[in-house]
Amino acid sequence: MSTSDAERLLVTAALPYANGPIHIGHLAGAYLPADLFVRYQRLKGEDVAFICGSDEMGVAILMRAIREDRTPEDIIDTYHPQIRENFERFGMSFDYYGRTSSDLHQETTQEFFRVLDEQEGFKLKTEEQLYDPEAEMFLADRFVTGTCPVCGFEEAYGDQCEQCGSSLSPTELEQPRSTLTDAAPELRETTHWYLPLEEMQPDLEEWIDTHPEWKNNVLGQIQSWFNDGLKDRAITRDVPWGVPVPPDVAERHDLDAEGKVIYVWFDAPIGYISATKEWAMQDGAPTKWKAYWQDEDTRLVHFIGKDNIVFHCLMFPSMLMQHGDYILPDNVPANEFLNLEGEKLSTSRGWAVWLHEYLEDFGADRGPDLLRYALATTLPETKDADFSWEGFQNRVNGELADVLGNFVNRTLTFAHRYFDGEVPPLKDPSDADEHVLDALSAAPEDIGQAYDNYRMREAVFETMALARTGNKYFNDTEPWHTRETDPQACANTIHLSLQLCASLSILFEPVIPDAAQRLRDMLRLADVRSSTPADAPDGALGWGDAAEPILEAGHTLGAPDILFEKLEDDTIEAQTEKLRERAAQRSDSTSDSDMDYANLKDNIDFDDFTKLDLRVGTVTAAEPVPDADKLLRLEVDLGFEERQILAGVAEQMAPEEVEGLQVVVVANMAPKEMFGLQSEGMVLMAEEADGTFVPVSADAANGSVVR
Ligand code: B3M
Ligand code: ZN
Repeated sequence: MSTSDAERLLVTAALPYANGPIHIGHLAGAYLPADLFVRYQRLKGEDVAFICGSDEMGVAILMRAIREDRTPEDIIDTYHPQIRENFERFGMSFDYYGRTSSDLHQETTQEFFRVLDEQEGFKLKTEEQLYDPEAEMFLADRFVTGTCPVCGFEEAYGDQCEQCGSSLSPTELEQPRSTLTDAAPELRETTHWYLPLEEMQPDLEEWIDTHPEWKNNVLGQIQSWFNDGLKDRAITRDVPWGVPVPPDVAERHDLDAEGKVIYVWFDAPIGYISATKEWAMQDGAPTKWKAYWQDEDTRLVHFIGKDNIVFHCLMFPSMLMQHGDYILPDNVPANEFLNLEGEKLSTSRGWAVWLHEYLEDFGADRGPDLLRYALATTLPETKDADFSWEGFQNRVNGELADVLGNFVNRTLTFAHRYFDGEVPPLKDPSDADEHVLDALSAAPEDIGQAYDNYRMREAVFETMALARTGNKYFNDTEPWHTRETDPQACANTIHLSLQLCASLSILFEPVIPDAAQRLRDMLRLADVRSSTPADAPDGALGWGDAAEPILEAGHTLGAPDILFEKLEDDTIEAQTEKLRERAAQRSDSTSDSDMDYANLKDNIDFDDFTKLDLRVGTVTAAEPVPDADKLLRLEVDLGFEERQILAGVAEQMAPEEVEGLQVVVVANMAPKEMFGLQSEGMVLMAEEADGTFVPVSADAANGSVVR
């Protein structure tokens, strides 16, 4: 369905965990793209509900509470208001920002669970699960870490390996350890509700097949899940925090609900539904949420980061399908990750730019637009992208100030100085004038298409391109000359430049809403539709009106003002300094403790060791693996044969760094298929505390045995 066919839009942005503040990685992943999209749709006059809220009922919250010796309530009551407020300052234009600890959410989740249970939409399974005898708790999700059975990553969580993205269950981990007590867990029997994803796979495949237009990075991930075969997923937990399993549902199966809660990835997406209900109630139309969730004429779009793809593209849709009353998402335009100054963002290493700190440093008035623009032009839409402070400064100074700001300023200043602050008339347009009129008439459609197709960066580039066109036109037509030689040509230049400014004040509204409003104030352009949930006056101008000249000849302009101040080098250096200092502090404070060293594993016998066949080899070729960000495909010469080995080093090392290295290989590792390729062995690497990989090598003939 394209937007124009849909009667209304329901847009969601991933519910952030209320266990820590928001950083630029979050903004670039889900929030800013969602906000750009929604503001554009509102300007177009679409009926949109933009829904978000805090994710508060999961193990992530409980873990933080335990670590800080606080209650989960205390954690969510700290972060929920903070996140909400900073989102608002940044300009997130949600129609409703809810929280999953609300009563209505608990009820909605329990009712959904009840309906699925009654429709036999679940399987019940009694299985042995990991139990921490010291903490007296079952170890679900992030309460357990261990070695990933797929890629060998040693810090995989009980529900997911963050290295290779595999979805896991705790018992699949090798060498599991409790993250609470570091105890080796025991196995204990317990019963849980499972979502029967295995049997739903054909239905899900059929549905995904109807969406060839989804982004490649999203379809690629889904396909690899399908290739591996979906596994049933437990959607209840034995942990002391979460939406309780309804007692009546447990009774249907002669079970006791005591101590059992619903898995966060079952309740959190339902949070979108409960927040929509709360929005409808607040609006005094309590039933209107239904049209947004249940009417086929609604287009549902989930904005998320790439780590949430499986939950939004497979798990939640399977829940919605099972339930039967709901529509399925029309698109899930997930973004890849944003790096910072060439390195992976890491909250624990202090390598992040926090929104609340940014707003303190750059001001909550002028700051947000600068960050919105810089991020919007750097969104990791098709692959990981990098944010740097120097890049930020270049965007602000070289584009916002030098292109847009300069164009607006010279146009308005000229109009005031030579046309008494009024819009001069346009007569007998020249070729150059016609060219501008053409650019104007094409812009809203072209930019809109990019937004409609989730190409936000392109939309923003094209918007800035219109300002560039304006500057070039101003230069080429030389109004400072024609003022004396051909006054009408001069009037035409200023007339059309002002029209471009007026249209830009609408077309830039999604990206830099504050500057767009200040520009409209300078132009005395009122009655433009709001890109926020605020009601628009009748007859207000919208997106499409930007295609035509908006200002009447003779219209009186307001006073020109500086749209964007340039950022000084000092300001930028202060930010990079702050970043470096904090990262250094973190690594100092952890290097004194034993935190830097991985725990020693249990002893093994000499026999265990001799099972390993370690060989010296030379990497003869290295290249990226399509769709697998972390893997490089290596060809390794072992002397007696050539091997293809997939190594999880792509984020730390470039192919050319790996090529030619002499390495030590686990040569009798059982072959494993990943991303459609066979991996025939493992290359040994030493991992330093900061995540740097150093290859283990031996200056010996290929094929030599290491023992
Ligand atoms: N809170 C995970 C995350 O913040 C999770 C998203 C829920 S969306 C329903 O990455
Ligand atoms: Zn893994």
